Amino acid sequence: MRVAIIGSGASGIAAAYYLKQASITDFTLFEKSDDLGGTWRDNRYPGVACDVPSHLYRFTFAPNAEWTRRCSPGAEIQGYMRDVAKQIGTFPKIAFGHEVIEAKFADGGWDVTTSKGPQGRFDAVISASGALHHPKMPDIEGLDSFAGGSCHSARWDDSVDLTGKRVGIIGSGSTGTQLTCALAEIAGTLTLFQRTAQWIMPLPNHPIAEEKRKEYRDDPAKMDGYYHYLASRFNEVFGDAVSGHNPEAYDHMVEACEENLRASIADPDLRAKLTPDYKVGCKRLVLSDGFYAAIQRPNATLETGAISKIEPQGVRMEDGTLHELDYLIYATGFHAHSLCHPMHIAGRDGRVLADEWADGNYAYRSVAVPGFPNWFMIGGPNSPIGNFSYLMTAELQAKYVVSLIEHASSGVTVEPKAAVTEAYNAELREAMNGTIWVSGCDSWYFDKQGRVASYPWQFSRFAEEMQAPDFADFLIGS
Ligand code: NA7
Repeated sequence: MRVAIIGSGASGIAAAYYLKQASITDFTLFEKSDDLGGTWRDNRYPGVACDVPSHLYRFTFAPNAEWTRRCSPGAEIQGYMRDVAKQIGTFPKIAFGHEVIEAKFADGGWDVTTSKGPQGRFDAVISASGALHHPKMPDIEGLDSFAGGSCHSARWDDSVDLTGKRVGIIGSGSTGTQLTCALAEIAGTLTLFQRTAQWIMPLPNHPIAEEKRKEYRDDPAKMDGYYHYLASRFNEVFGDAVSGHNPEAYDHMVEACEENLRASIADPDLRAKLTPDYKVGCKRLVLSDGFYAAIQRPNATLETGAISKIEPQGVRMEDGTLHELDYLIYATGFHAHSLCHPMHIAGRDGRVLADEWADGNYAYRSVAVPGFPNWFMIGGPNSPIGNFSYLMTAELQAKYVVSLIEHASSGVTVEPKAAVTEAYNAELREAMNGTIWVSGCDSWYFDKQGRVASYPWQFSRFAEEMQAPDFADFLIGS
């Protein structure tokens, strides 16, 4: 089997690992950038960290005793991704600077073309190209007229020093709050432009002492025990609370968020501005221990008015106020539904993936699409996203996809049956109706058609679904 993997972020690394485990060693990871790490390569803004504890946000096959904080900074996670890729021998398999432009199915295989030209035929392709990948700029008049410096949070310019500067941040999601915590400490003034308030769950991010690291180094079983404890907290308590399967835990979550706001913000006007008008968990929960303190610093301002336009000097509000700024950061999120975009993926009988998904992305169990034999995805449509460890999701999908590829190694192609896929998606849409995500807020989970990108069931069901393929659900071709 000759396999192409698209992308060398967490999903691509998981795919490479499980292919090797299955003794499939003829594979190439095509990476458009000059480094691996995906999201952790792209997001280098001040304060970037994962809000899932590091001892959970790791591959099961690469435990790491060396995490320095409960939720480690982005650069440390990026270092971990590099170390893992080295440990499992993936580096030499990565073709850096190769952006996949096209993959075409013909005569039982996939012809892959990258920015550097045709790369030959592959028996199977695994797309591991990420969901939160294409930065979304706000649709505000005058963006280009700003005379100061500016960037999207995922396109950080490392040479910029914001010490003492008048800094503006548009967007108050997980990124905007992390930026606020980091920049309020160094900026001359910091203005956070908040369109919608966020519920914030306190998550103390304490350093992990050398003594503790040594304990984990010396006793890997203990570290593993901690991983499983965290997994049960996040998947069965936190995840089930949000997906409506653990009402008691949900009530605790609501209490924690409300108490956090009450206890942290004394000024009733500011508290009112920071109080969301939707249910806890409707948008992806922001986990932060520092945001409320940061926004109350004397140099910080929370602006909740409507933005009229961007002018050379700064941001003009609809009430006429001008916030004069030296630097403006767009923490405005990602085109989260542009999966596999802008690659041209042509399957069987002239089908084009972008056309198949014109009315919304869909897949069989997130990993495969009818009409696209031996084309698989990690992090595909309706993968469990939100406040989970994405690495768990990626590993489970990678193992499952590799089982399908092993099956295909006997010279056949596999693709999900259309009727089974339609039934799966009908059940999924039905289940989505009762979830917290559709309870009355807007979020990046919604696509243009109003469908939600997340996974409506418990994580335990997902793990069960990914245990082993049911080949009765697949067309086996020759
Ligand atoms: P998010 O969670 O999509 O947040 C984007 C933020 O930007 C959010 O506060 C938006 O307000 C705001 N936004 C977007 N467009 C505008 C305009 N035009 N004007 C004002 N404000 C705007 O992205 P993040 O990068 O914070 O986090 C993405 C995920 O990455 C996160 O959930 C983790 O999974 C990691 P809104 O709430 O839409 O009113």
